[in-house]
Amino acid sequence: MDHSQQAHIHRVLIASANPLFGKGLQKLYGERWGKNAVEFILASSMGETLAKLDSWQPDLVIVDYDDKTIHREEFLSHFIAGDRPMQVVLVSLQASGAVVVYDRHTLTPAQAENWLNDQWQQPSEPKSAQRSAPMKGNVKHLVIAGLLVVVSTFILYFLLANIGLLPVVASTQAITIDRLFNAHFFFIALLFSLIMVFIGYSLVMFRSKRGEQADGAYFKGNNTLEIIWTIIPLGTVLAFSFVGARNLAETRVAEPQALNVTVTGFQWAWVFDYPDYGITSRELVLPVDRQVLLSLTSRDVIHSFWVPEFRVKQDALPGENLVKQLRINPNRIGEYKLLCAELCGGAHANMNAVVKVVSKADFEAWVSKEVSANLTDPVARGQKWAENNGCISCHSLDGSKLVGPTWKGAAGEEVTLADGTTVLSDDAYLLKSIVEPNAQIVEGYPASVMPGTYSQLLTDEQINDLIAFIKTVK
Ligand code: HEC
Ligand SMILES: [Cu+2]
Repeated sequence: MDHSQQAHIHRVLIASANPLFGKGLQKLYGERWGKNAVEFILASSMGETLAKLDSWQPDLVIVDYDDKTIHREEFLSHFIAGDRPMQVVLVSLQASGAVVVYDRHTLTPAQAENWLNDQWQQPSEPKSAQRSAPMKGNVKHLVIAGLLVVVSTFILYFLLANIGLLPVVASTQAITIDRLFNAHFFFIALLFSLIMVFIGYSLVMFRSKRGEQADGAYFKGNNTLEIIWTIIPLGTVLAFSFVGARNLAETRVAEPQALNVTVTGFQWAWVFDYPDYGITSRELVLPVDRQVLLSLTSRDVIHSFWVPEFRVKQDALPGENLVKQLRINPNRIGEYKLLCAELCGGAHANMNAVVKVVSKADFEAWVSKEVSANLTDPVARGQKWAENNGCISCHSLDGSKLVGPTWKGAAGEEVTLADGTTVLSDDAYLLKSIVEPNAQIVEGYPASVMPGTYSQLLTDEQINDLIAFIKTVK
């Protein structure tokens, strides 16, 4: 009983100097045949292996094919000499992943030769056919996939460049920036194609056939490939940062005859001062083909000056010492839109202004009109202050309800306040509402929304002008 049971147990001798090799195989065998069906002995040197071969009489010998300490000739002579039925399996865990089986009884001289000469082929197959076929196949796949990458790159680049991702070019800075954008588009197209074409091609060409169960070949790694795919992106990023830095410098080249404009952002509007002419405007009017030097600041939170057609962008920061500069050379006559590119509160999305690029003659005409309108009439001045200080982004002139009450008919009426009392809207009330907006809150409107800073921002004369203007809105 005991004896017959014993006969079913396979004896496996594992020869490898690397203990992990034997442990891994034992685990595999255990999972496959059950722990008790196989008995193992690990031999870590040639001497040990030969001794165990004689004394223990294994059914199967598994040799680590990559282990150079196993002396093949000696092993082979020993292996042939024995008389027990015995198989030798040579297992390699290296990239080629070969498993070669030699059977002592059928071992031919040619196979013995192979074994000695470190040949990796299945003993029955001629070696030349085996080696060159997959190589040729790989080259063919690489060429086809490479061509597909090229085609896909150009199609994608053509699409990216032609679906109008970039707005019209209206400044010389935009030309520089677009050059970089186009280089990016090209690389986006190339990298996308490189990845997607290889994935797609492999999915189609190397999918498993119907009914196929086997695992794919085992790969431990490919150093060449890893070096290539580290160096190419690294080089690309470094090249782009170099080109980017140079382009940035190019967009900032200063010209001596630049027009000075101070840009002030506040919740939620822009105002432009032309210190050389004493003009304050709600529109940014610029002469074509002359550099403008913008000095940007903010009265409250951070805003950001951005005209997409000019491409360049700059934050406007609160604080007198934080004036930021931006140079633009408008080169295309037209009307554009200034956006605030920094989320700055409730009406951020409406924080726009008209930007007009006009001919030199038109610019001069505009300047002289603005200068002569520098105004003798308090009501006209008041209207200008109301526009330039953002009042009319919260107060309508036509009766519609914005953030604050409309100015239409606001003066001279009874106003109901939040505490239920009423008050006559006379000059004193209007003055108090402007310099101390939280003192009396109009019913139905939020407190602390109207800025409390106008008493410092505006002169007494300007406030009087504003009151004069409000009284005319009927
Ligand atoms: C951010 C929005 C906002 C801005 C900008 C703003 N206001 Fe107001 N204003 C309000 C709100 C809200 C009220 C109503 C609550 C209150 O009485 O404080 C109000 C109330 C007033 C009132 C009282 C109106 C009435 O019908 O009784 C006056 C006058 C006024 N604002 C003038 C101005 C002037 C002048 C400016 C510009 C220099 C200005 N406001 C800018 C939001 C604003
Ligand atoms: Cu803003």
